[in-house]
Amino acid sequence: MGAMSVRSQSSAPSEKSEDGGPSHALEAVGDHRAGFACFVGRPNAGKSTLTNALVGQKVAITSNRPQTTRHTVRGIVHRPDAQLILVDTPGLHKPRTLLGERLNDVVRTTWAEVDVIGFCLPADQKIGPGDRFIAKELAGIRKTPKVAIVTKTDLVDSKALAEQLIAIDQLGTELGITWAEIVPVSATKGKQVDLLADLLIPLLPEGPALYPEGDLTDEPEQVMVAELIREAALEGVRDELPHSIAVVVEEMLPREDRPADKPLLDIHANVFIERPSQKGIIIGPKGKRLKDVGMKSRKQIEALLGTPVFLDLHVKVAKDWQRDPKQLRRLGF
Ligand SMILES: Nc1nc2c(ncn2[C@@H]2O[C@H](COP(=O)(O)OP(=O)(O)OP(=O)(O)O)[C@@H](O)[C@H]2O)c(=O)[nH]1
Ligand SMILES: [Mg+2]
Repeated sequence: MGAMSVRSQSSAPSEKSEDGGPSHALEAVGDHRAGFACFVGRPNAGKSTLTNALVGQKVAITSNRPQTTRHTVRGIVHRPDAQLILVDTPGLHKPRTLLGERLNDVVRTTWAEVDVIGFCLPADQKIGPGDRFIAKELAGIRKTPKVAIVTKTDLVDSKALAEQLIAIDQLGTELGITWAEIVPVSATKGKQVDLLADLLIPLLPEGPALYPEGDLTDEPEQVMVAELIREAALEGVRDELPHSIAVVVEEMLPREDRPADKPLLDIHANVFIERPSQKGIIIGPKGKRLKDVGMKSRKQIEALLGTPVFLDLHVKVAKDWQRDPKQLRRLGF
């Protein structure tokens, strides 16, 4: 199973333009633009949901639990005149564990490398110390254009939105940040999502496409599968448990002795938690919760891979993995 798994249905590499000529990918570069825009912001700000909305397909998992995203996820938007590569990042937060520190490091490395920074601030929450902390750091990155993105606009009325836009403008003035744009969007309602892409693209450098036409992400399949399982496992768990869950796909193998028209993919995955006491919650009474997680994620995995799947989930304890460098390494951090 390789990377570059998720491709758009609409475009194939051999696609021809309407007049029968070669597709735009084969034409001279002209003023084609290509580059990277990262989304940063507090946990739960809506970065991953926005990434998915722009890409038009789920490349990053989302949840209403903070710190859902734990690695950078690239999502690719293809336009005739541009390739916009979005880099979704973990929410920047006050770290309480080694994992938290690692996640923050990932964010800082990312924003130092991209062509544009998109700073996500939810419309339904007043600018708080967490946002201010991030904005201060962004102010120190002088050369990269910064776009302020007001997310979740569907949750507020126009008056509250106007106030938020003014507050963000003032925050910029106060910290010496010149916002290239301030854009309100609703990812769940698809409002102004295309406009955001239109505004990000002119901020990218000129150059040819960086990814093959039609690729929507470069996430390895194994990682996407693990993430879909984690997303399902996050649903309905509370308090510290969301942070404690990690998922690793150990093996993905086509079942042998299956007829060609009835393939089955065996997937073995481990759901890690931090303490033995958490095991019961994840598994649920008579194993019901784990079964639900398996069923829910299996459907999504089958849709992603386009093949029937047998999903074998095991719950294991990796004691205090969020604070243990050795365990973190094992879990891919
Ligand atoms: N109403 C509404 N809810 C949204 C919107 N965008 C995101 N959400 C919700 O906000 C919650 C957090 O969304 P995510 O996209 O996972 O947030 P994130 O910024 O990626 O969070 P981390 O990965 O934890 O940093 C989820 O419950 C989303 O459904 C939106 O445009 N409108
Ligand atoms: Mg996220």
